[in-house]
Amino acid sequence: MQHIHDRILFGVGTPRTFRVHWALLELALPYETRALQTRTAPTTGAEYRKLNITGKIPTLVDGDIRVSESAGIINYLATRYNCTGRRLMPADIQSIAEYHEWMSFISTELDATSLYVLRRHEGLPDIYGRTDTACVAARNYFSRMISAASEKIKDGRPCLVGTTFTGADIMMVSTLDWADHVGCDYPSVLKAYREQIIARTSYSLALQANKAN
Ligand SMILES: N[C@@H](CCC(=O)N[C@@H](CS)C(=O)NCC(=O)O)C(=O)O
Repeated sequence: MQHIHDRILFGVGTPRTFRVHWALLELALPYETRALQTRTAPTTGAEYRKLNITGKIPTLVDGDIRVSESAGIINYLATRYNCTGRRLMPADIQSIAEYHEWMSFISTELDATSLYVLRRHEGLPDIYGRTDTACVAARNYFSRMISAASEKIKDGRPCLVGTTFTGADIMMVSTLDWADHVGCDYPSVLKAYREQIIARTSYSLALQANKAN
């Protein structure tokens, strides 16, 4: 039996850290939080870099396992804690394929090449440089990709992979929240989808758990 102190989540205050708080809460896994904030001294220090060489948050330590990258952590948790009543990955192979497709799509097309471009070049120009052309392109690209996503769920399904809530919904809703924050609009079918997902108790608990102060 694992002790709570064996499961530690490093990171608060960003959409990526929020995802992992939410996943842990969905699975009802007890954990401790180290309230590291992005680009602060603890994350750039040698001790934290032993856990995550990039100096980025989030990182999860789960007993002997150390894992970073928000989608990677969710996939790890979904794989390891997959036999209780609570699960983050579907069971049948067709749904598993769809799950992985969404996880990759959200991480790369919506996060890394769209919203994170805005974060760097609008939000952190002193570090990454100000490039208005790249930001306009990133907004347009987000719009194109999120419209494609909305086409896939316009059949009215409650969750990305059919009727079962999964880690892909954590990735999508955290990304839509981030999009709201930076003023990237998205189709109404996704607004309706988001509204019913955020009614989950664990979403509200994760908002609290992810607070920087
Ligand atoms: N792909 C990573 C991104 C992690 C990331 O960039 N985290 C930001 C906060 S949201 C960070 O720690 N940035 C510090 C830096 O850029 O040095 C993930 O999804 O976890």
